[in-house]
Amino acid sequence: MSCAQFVRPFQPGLSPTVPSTPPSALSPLSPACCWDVFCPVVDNFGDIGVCWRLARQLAVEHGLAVRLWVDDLKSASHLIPSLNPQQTSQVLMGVEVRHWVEPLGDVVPGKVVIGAFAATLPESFLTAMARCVPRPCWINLEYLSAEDWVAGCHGLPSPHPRLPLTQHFFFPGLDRATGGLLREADYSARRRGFSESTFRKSFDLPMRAPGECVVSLFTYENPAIGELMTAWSQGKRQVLCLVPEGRVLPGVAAWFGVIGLQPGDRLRKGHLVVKVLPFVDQSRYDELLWACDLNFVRGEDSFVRAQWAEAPFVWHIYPQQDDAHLEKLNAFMTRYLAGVVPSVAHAVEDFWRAWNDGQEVGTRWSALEAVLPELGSHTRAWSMKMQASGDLAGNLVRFCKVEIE
Ligand code: TRH
Repeated sequence: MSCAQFVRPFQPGLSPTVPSTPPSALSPLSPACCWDVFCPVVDNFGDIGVCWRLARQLAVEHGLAVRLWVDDLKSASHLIPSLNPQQTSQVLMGVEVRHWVEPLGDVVPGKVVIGAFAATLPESFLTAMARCVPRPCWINLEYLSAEDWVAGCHGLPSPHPRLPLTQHFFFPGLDRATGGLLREADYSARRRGFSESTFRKSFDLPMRAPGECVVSLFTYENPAIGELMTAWSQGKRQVLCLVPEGRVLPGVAAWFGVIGLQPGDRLRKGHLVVKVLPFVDQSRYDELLWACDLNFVRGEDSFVRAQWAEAPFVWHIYPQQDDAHLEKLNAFMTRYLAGVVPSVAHAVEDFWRAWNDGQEVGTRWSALEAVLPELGSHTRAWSMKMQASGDLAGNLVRFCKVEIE
């Protein structure tokens, strides 16, 4: 995909309604002194995962008043345990979480408006934005991609066809020419304070067995799950597989010949021990990643968290039509494995491709297992390199300050 194709003309709402009175004819508005973040929950948890993380950083680290508008509070409450899906407005960890239902009513837009993942903002809100003096800084926060064209599109303006508004594309990314990746200021301190034994005790896990390989498994359904678990159960050393409740659980249960696995369940076959964990909050999920030697992750946010955790990881990318996701997968592997010893790079590429294809994973496990030590030191170096691009929330605040001033 090239930038030209990408800078899509503004996409008005499904039923663009020309306001009866042009905004210029209405009395001007002073923008509210907050940041508005609009989060459409498409499916799974990544949309709200990214927006909740960003909103908290803007509030806690940058002292901003943040209104997080979420269309699906029920899904959000799975990821934000303290959120009450029945409440249309509530303040959590310094963020005002609002239920995004339309009509939105008379809301004065904040001085910065972020539409996550090309969100279509309510028409009334756009009209109010056009009445603001000065106009809000309007950001389209895009999905993360490692593809080369992203750097050329990052920060580009896209004027609204009808209203005196311009939105700017803001791309997460893997280098300084992009918006960087979300990473909290206290992440390293939290990591230093982490105790594996305390973590294992909290989930009723025995101390680590000698030579044990601890794996976390957060992934989409995968036809290859059975052959992977067979390889683990028949392997030379014990594998402890920690599976948070989610979409892969039925496949795990089927391999053991059981149904209805629950958090707390523990099963063993050969050298494989599986422990089912509850879906925990985002900071506990970081701890799960820190407790493991290998992390299977998916989508966008857990994929980034695995890079910060600095252990080897396997990425199950969010599947897209006409295999568009494979381009993204290859683009990331090209960057991530640049300069890595060929034998290590091939073992990773072969396994990642097999895992995303859902086949021939069993035969490729031993080659990946053999390079885990080298891959661990490479992933630590990779994490340092990613940190050099600055964190996304800080980069966004700097970008908007320039646009606002
Ligand atoms: O849930 P996902 O598959 O979300 C996906 C991706 O975001 C993808 O880019 C998007 O197009 C699609 O949704 C619509 O994977 P992701 O991005 O890793 O988000 C999962 C979130 O859940 C992440 O913030 C980590 C969090 N999590 C917890 O908080 N606790 C847990 O126990 C687990 C397993 C995950």
